[in-house]
Amino acid sequence: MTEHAKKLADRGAKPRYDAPAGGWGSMRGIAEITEEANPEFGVADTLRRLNKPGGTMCVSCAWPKPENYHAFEFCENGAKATIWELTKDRCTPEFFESHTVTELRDWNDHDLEMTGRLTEPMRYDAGSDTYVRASWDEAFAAIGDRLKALDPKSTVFYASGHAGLEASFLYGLYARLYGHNNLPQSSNMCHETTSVGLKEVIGSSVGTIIWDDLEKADAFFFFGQNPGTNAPRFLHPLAEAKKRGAKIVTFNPIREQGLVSFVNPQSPVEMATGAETKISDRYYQLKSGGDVAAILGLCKYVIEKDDEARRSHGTAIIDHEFIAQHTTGFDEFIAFARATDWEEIEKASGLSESDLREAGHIYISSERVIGVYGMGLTQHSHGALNIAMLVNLLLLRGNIGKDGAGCCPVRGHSNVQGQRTVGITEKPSLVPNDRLRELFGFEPPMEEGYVITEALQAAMDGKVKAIVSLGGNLCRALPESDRVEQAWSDLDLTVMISTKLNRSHLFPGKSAWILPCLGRAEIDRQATGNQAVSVEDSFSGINGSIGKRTPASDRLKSELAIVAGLAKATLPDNPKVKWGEWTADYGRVRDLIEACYPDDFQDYNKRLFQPGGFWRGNSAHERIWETESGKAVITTPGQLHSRNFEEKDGRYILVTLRSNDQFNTTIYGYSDRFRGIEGTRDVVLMNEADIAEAGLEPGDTVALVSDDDTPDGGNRRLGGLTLTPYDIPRGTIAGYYPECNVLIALDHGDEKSKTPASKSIPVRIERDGA
Ligand SMILES: Nc1nc2c(c(=O)[nH]1)N[C@H]1C(S)=C(S)[C@@H](COP(=O)(O)OP(=O)(O)OC[C@H]3O[C@@H](n4cnc5c(=O)[nH]c(N)nc54)[C@H](O)[C@@H]3O)O[C@H]1N2
Ligand SMILES: Nc1nc2c(c(=O)[nH]1)N[C@H]1C(S)=C(S)[C@@H](COP(=O)(O)OP(=O)(O)OC[C@H]3O[C@@H](n4cnc5c(=O)[nH]c(N)nc54)[C@H](O)[C@@H]3O)O[C@H]1N2
Ligand SMILES: [Mo]
Repeated sequence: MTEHAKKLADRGAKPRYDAPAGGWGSMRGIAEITEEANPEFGVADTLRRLNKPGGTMCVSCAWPKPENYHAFEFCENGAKATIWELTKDRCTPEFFESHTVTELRDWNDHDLEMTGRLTEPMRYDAGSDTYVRASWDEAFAAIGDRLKALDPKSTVFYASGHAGLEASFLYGLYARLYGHNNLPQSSNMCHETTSVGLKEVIGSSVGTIIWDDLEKADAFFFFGQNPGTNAPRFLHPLAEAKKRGAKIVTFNPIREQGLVSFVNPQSPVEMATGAETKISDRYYQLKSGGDVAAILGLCKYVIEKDDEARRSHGTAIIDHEFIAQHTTGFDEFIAFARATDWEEIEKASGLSESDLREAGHIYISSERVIGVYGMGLTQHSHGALNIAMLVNLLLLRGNIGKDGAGCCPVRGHSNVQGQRTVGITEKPSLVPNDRLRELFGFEPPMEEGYVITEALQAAMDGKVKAIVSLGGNLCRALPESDRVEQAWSDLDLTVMISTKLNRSHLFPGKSAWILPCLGRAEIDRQATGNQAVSVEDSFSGINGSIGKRTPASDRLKSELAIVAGLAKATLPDNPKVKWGEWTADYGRVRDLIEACYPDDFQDYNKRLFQPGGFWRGNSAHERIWETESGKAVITTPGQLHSRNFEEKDGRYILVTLRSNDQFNTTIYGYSDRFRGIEGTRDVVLMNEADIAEAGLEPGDTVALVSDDDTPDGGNRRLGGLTLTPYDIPRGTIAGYYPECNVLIALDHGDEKSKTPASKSIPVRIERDGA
């Protein structure tokens, strides 16, 4: 029995955490990590330079780097990611020699991570079932030969959102010169719903706000984004907004501590006095998938109040001029909102009419509103509808394209948005093909490529034979992880460009390679000197980043050098394609990016270190709607929730969560401080009344079983979980990602973008016999 289960059995108490986010807790957090991660000397210096002009851009999330930065422009979790990358521990050829791959499959994610930084290229040797040391030349030549023998369309080049713009641009170019658009990315599991859904309604595939808007907003409406853990630097502008009187309203099934209260760890006064800033004025714990109804309720209130104002000849509540000039779909939508009664809205959202009226009142009392969202909206079967509903709410009062207002999807990996900007996309329609033709003298492939779930399905069907992975850990990140593992080891070729060992390395294809790369904080020395890279943040700001640390091993190569090395070994010579010269000077690659995307990257090299980054611009921010109709679209929903299944007795909606001690599939430790869950990740969080009704007890060991209607649904099962009473709405339960991924069907995703619906998985719960 774990300590966690014992505590539950002894006291029957609900885990919780009452201290504010930030504060001494975050300082202790950093101190504890520093001890466990065993960092190199001088890591404090790297942290001080993090996210500042001329410094290193954090490898953790994509939160913007403000022009007026703080003395310490990093957060607990950014520090964690940085310190962890700069560990002294090394995963060496000797380590691989003494552990077979089969043996390592019994290690968990945390223990694999703890082996430290990879140091040399490694080749899988099936005879000994181990990875063995290889030279770079051998690796490039062997991989190039394999790829030359394969049909390009049967290969996939995946990118996790880490690599900088320069390496990413070359990776996309490499794929197209070779002959495919199979360039799926981590956003296929994340904000692809935004890329597709937001684009459809406002013509922009990324958020519309800029830093100044944060300082001018009168209210922030948060839907399913957890800044305390996933973008902690966001808490600073939020706390400042609160101090000037702005309101924050949150919709989330779980009370996330970062959205409850915050003590600025950089303020000596706040730290000494413990003076915390209350973040959310109102916190509504709706059921998972209930946002469509909740937002409809808010809109219904806005419409009602506008009707009242019209009757009494008062000031209109809806911005009718904006609606007439800039939108389509208004009449149909308001007719639908009027016709839907509050009872239906209450049932589908799990919130009361009076709660929604109260939130609606804050919305209409605020002149400038920012709508913030994250995975709580995107990872649903109708995730694009969630986003369209949030856009409806904003459009009713002209809250897009005006100062202090807009739509703010908070992106994940530090350069996930930027990789899409420079051509990591499976859609040829998003690629500047004419320029590629002109600049490099070839005919770019026009066939649409795979998104990541399709790529793995194609691998299962034997159509995909090779996967090159620029960062990432797909065997853990994807749904149906057990089937993905099998498909991975059936491939002809697996190439993983990585910093650390992870589970995906343990399912080697017939020819399998681990190519270790530099981290962003490390010196990237090439023939013309030390190189900078650049990344794009959630607000479309581009920032240069320079590494200053001595590399973890002198046998590492930069991501760009690895991409160029692979490309050179795969492709025939082309006088216009100069892998060697580009590797020697990344400035040349930035020139190519500027030539391909002149509007976005004007004077790229000159502006690389502009404080706060240079802004790529955004059409919707200027109220230019690059949609089919040329207008912003107000969407009438076809249903009141975002799931593809109905609720029924014994079926629960499972939400998969990140703890405060992980970065995606990288598990740093077992402390989810903000949720009061310590020492284990094998838990199910459940409402006490639901536990009682199911005839279970807190502390019971249970299993979750998929309850979707597919023929093999019932085969997906995860046992050994401690049943944990928690403050969560009835019918919604929660567990951790990536452990719960075995429960999700590979095609259980957003209908438009195919983003896995990781926030609404239909499951049953059973006592675990084991
Ligand atoms: N420290 C750290 N930072 C990270 C990451 C990390 O793993 N660790 N990951 C990075 C990446 S790649 C990403 S994409 C982002 C992810 O950051 P977020 O977008 O914050 O993602 P999650 O934590 O998965 O989920 C967000 C919230 O959605 C809520 N939620 C679940 N279902 C619903 C629903 O139906 N409606 C509503 N309104 N809310 C719901 C959950 O309770 C949770 O609080 O963070 C990035 N930053
Ligand atoms: N159930 C469920 N599943 C989810 C989610 C969820 O909320 N619930 N979230 C989804 C989301 S939002 C995302 S983005 C995906 C994440 O999916 P991925 O991006 O595939 O996974 P990561 O865990 O970010 O990748 C970690 C690995 O990247 C490598 N790495 C780290 N830094 C670098 C670097 O600088 N360069 C290179 N080349 N490699 C590096 C390390 O080897 C590390 O082991 O998971 C998705 N899966
Ligand atoms: Mo993500």
